[in-house]
Amino acid sequence: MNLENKKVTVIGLGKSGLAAAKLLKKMGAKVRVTDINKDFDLDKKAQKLHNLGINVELGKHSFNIVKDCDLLIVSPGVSDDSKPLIWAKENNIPVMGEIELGYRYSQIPIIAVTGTNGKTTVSTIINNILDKAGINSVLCGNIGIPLTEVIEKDNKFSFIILEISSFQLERVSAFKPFIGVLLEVDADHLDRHKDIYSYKSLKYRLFSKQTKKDWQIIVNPDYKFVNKQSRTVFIKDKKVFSEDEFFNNNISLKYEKVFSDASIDLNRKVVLVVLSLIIDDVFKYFDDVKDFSNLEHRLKLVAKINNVSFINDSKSTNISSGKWALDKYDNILLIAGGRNKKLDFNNIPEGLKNKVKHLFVMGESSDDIKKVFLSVCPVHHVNDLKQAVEESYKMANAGDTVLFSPMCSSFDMFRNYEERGEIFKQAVMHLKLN
Ligand code: UMA
Repeated sequence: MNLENKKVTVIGLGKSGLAAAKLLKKMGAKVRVTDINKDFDLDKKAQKLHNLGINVELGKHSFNIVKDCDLLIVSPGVSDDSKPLIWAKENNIPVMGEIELGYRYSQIPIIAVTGTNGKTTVSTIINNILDKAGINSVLCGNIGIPLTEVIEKDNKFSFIILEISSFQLERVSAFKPFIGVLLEVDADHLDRHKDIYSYKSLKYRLFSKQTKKDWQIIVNPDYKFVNKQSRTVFIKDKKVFSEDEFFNNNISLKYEKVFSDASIDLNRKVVLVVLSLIIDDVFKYFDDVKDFSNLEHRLKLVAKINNVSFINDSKSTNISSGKWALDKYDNILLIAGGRNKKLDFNNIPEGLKNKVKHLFVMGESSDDIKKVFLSVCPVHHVNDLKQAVEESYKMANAGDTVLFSPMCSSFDMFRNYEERGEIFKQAVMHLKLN
């Protein structure tokens, strides 16, 4: 793609917009950036871009910055009803997501991982093991490092491991991973996507441009969305199967025992499948794959205070991750709430709800969650995480678990789930020291 001297406008100056603008500048485009907000952080980023000769508009999106451009690059968090996207449509201006831009300027094979939950874990383990095996890879995407940032730095990697979200898949066109992985799909982001069908079809867009040289690895596939052209491995009912000769002759037989071991969870089987397509002796790394549990804000014990465990699961931003957490513990004092993504809390099974002794709700979704728990336990409204931690501790007995698994996005009260998790941890440590 040649964007030299082309007028390109970037929508949003978050991580993606900043990185995309720098890459575009490097590629010789005439770049402008516009962000609807204005604050100290954005001012700092805008200054950085000004120093590179890039014009930045903060606090509004004006029509002028869109109307005469050749291409619009859009940050993942910007939805189709944002004004610049409406103007682009009305004026036939091409639109591209940040991932698509990075892809067009890269020659490096991509291993892309999507799904409702587990994509950070799976992509992190793949990257860690490739690193151990001496293969030069980089981890980026939804995990927090934009693809365009990696491409702009021009490093020589053998593989890019890309965690990719439905928001990012919304605006890809030519994008095609060498290995695409789709983990289980459950309801999420229904405030952005029309319904679960649209959400799911976006997830399968990961494979749509693949050819017979590429691999699609799918957990519990929905056959109507599967790409018939690319090489396929399905993981279903804890079994791994493929019609591909290469996979069956070289891999399936060799790893049959592991693949049929019911004690290894589906996501770890996915990791083993991906790795076995790249490295010879995956068994050498088997324990690393099996025992990996090192992600911040995901089911992490923060402290035990008088035998009450405090678990930080701030990364739980939907109901299926909440169910996973509730399943893991007993005698739970649950702290939940935040911004609901039009998800239905009635989908939490009775058996899991019954494990909750007290519920503490906060944020915009407080009443939605309260409604479905009222019949099983006392529900308490709290204003913030400090109050939630203090109140739950007062009501806990030795052996209980205070579980912070919000099941909602954080954006009503925090900048992101990381900040939310840090504030929970601080509140627990404060309690411990006093
Ligand atoms: N903005 C506008 N106009 C609009 C809407 C937003 O200008 O109409 C501006 C905002 O004021 C803000 C900027 O756009 O300054 C934010 O853009 P962004 O939301 O795309 O944020 P980034 O910092 O670029 O982060 C994005 C992903 N964010 C989202 O998808 C919401 C990050 O995923 C990702 O890590 C990052 O790119 C790097 O690839 C976060 C996320 O919440 C972690 N993802 C969702 C999830 O995991 O559930 C999908």
